[in-house]
Amino acid sequence: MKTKFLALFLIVLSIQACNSSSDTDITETEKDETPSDTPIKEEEPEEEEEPTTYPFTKDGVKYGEDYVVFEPEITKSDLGLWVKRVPGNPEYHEGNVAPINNGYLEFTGNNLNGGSAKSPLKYTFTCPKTAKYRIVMRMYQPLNDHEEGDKRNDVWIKLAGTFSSKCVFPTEDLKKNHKFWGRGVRKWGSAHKMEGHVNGVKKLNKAIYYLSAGQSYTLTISGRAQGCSLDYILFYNDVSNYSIETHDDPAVKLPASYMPDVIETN
Ligand SMILES: [Ca+2]
Repeated sequence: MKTKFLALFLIVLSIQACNSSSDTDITETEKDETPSDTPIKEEEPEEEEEPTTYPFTKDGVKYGEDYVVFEPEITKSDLGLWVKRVPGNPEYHEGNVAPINNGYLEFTGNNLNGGSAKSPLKYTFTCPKTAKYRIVMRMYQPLNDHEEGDKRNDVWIKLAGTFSSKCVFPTEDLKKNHKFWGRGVRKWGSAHKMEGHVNGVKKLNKAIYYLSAGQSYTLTISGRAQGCSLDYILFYNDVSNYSIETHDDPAVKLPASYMPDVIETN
């Protein structure tokens, strides 16, 4: 028994000796004893550079698994004849669903019927998933009294990159400026169809692009009809339940996630 007590006494002595060592030693011992509680911090920078869960916003473009959406005013291009409308401007139109991020661009060149392509705005994005994408824009026509519903309702568009057409228009036509139009008669509606000629016949149809994952694409929007106003621009996988027809407001008809993120302002 004496031997056991002596052994126990020595163990207690050695534990006390450990506990009375420096703070640094205690900290190191605590870390060693709880390795599973400590996350591996070295991985954090990689997560910031390449988000792996959708949606996320990078360089002003919001990416979902089936869509890409962005604000027209977030561009490296000179706005030129495009003017940003914000609350407080006499021209500002709020509507049933206020413009996302309290702002939109209005084209102030040409006339209410149209004109040549002016003040091109460029937007570059990377395709999130190989699929068919339809382009629509949330659009408003600031019509004066007695002006017809088919005025102030169009822009020019073209897309650069490696893709093929999935609509009536040939691929090469989608790469050149064409009129893109719709209806938002004194309310928020949509620009939703392209105008072109196929074999000499005028066509008014959806613009649908087959894009490849990881590829970079640049959309160019130029001013056409004076007053045409854009809240946001969306490319989305054109599945059957998500149709946009004439006069439809994408902010009402499509899932809320298909809108740009609200940008924090100070
Ligand atoms: Ca907006």
